[in-house]
Amino acid sequence: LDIEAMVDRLTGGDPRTLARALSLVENRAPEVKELVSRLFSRERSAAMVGLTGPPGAGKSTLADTLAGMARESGRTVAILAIDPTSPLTGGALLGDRARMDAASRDPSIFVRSMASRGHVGGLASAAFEALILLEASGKDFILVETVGAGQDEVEVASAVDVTVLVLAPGLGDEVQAAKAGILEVADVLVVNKADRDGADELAADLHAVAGTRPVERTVATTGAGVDALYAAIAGLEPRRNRFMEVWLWDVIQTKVRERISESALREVLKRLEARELTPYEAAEELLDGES
Ligand SMILES: Nc1nc2c(ncn2[C@@H]2O[C@H](COP(=O)(O)OP(=O)(O)OP(=O)(O)O)[C@@H](O)[C@H]2O)c(=O)[nH]1
Ligand SMILES: [Mg+2]
Repeated sequence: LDIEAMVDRLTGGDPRTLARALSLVENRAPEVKELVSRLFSRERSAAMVGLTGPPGAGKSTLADTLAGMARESGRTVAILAIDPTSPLTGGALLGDRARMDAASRDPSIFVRSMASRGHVGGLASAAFEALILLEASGKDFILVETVGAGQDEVEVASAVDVTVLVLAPGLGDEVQAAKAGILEVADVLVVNKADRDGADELAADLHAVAGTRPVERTVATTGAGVDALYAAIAGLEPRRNRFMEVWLWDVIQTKVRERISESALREVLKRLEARELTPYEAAEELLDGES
């Protein structure tokens, strides 16, 4: 694999090279470190918007509509979906793309979903590596979709410039999002499926906790209210304040996991179960190697 040539083609905006590079990220290929290192010192040039929320809230549909608006204002656009489904099903990308009107009409909107299961840790690293690649390839408006389920997904969505929480009526106890910590970190709160029963109640619930943050009502399928959401997003000061911190911790955690062999872990767990060791002693032993 010729990294130098890949960097050249990628920074030249070649979509096939971008797709190949993202596959390397998804497969956790060792070349990714080198690739990211070559691109790392480039200046920040993209606005990165995180869309997070429960399954089926309308994140992909909204991302597509927002992408279309960004294109209309002359921006180069990518949608990255961190897909929590099995990498084996592989159908998510096609499914998403088929449902995405703007993206299917405009091939310059780069759409990619990346499987996140099957990796122990490393979800944030994979997401941030992908974002660095997308930015280096010239995308200047990048939407990242994550299901607001796991802590990792929430961390990713909250580490970019703007975090949008997408909720919808009828998905159960939406404000349960608050418990997962998403509600606090979101910059913009969205009641999508505003055409459905329960939208008023949900909006009222959100207004009660939003403080000064905007609460937008949207119908992603028709585009109603999405222009206001786009304006709210564009009006916010880019933040990305925790990007490096979240990434760094993810790398540290991955390194720690790599240093601990499965057999050493099993051995120490046995002694833990037998109460021969405390968890503090067990951790020291695992991290210090042979003691
Ligand atoms: N009635 C109505 N349906 C919507 C709206 N937005 C999205 N939908 C529909 O809701 C379903 C889920 O939308 P998606 O955009 O795939 O939702 P998502 O949040 O990306 O879902 P996951 O990626 O599975 O978590 C689709 O059938 C959409 O057509 C809306 O505003 N109103
Ligand atoms: Mg989706």
